[in-house]
Amino acid sequence: MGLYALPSWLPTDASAHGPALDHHLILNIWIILSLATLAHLILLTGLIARRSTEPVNLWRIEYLPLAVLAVLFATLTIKAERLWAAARYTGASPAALQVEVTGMQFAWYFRYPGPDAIFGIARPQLVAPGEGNPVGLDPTDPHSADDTVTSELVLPSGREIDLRLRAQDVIHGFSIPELRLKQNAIPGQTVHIHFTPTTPGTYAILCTQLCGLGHYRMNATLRILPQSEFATWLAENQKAAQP
Ligand SMILES: [Cu+2]
Repeated sequence: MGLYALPSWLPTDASAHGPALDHHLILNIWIILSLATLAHLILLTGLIARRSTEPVNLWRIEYLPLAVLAVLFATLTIKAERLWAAARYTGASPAALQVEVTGMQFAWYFRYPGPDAIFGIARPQLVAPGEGNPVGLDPTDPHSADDTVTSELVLPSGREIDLRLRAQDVIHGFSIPELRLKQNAIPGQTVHIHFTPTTPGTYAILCTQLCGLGHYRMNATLRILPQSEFATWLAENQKAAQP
C-alpha cells in the first residue's frame, strides 16, 4: 500500500479532477496521523524519561518545529485552494457543454440551451412547476423555444461540462460525491463550476444545505452516458420539448 493508496471507503471516482482531490485528502490524513502519533510519543517520552533540569534550547524544541509546521500547513492550504479554484476560477473551455442547474424547494431542474447554444431568459415571476415551467422560461424570448428542461441530469463522459448553478428561493447545496463536486447554489447569483465526467453510470445528486422541511427528499439522478448515447438522448429530448 503506497502513500497515496485510496481507502475503499471513498466513493468511486467518476470525474477527471477527482483523483487529485482524493490524493490531497489522503495526504492530509497521513500527515495528521503522523503528527498525532509523534505528539503522543513526545508526551510519553517526556513523562517517562525527562528528569533533567538543564536549561532548554527554545530554538530547537519550540521555534524550529513551529516554523516547520507553519510552512507545512501553508503549503497544504495553498495546494487545496488551487485544486478548489481549478474547477471555478479558471473558466471552462469554450467547447464545454453548457448546462444550467436550478435548485428550488425541493427539487433540482436541469436546462440544456438547445441547438442555438443560448439559454433563453428565465423570469422568477413566470416560475410555475405545476404548469410545466419550473425554471420560469419566458416564451416571448426566441432563445427559450429550443431550451430543454429535465428533472434528471444526463451528461456525456469525456467532455468538459460548464455548469451554471442558480437557486430560486434559498441557498441549496449541489453535491455529487462520485464527481467530487460540492457547490452552493445561491439566489441572485449564477455560480459556474466546470469538470469532466469520466465513468458512465448512475449517481445521486444531493442537496447539502438544510433548505427547509423537504430538504431530506431534495435529490435527483445523474446519468453519465458514452458520447454517442448522450447525443441520441439529447436529440430525443429536444424533439420531445418541441411543441
Ligand atoms: Cu435544497
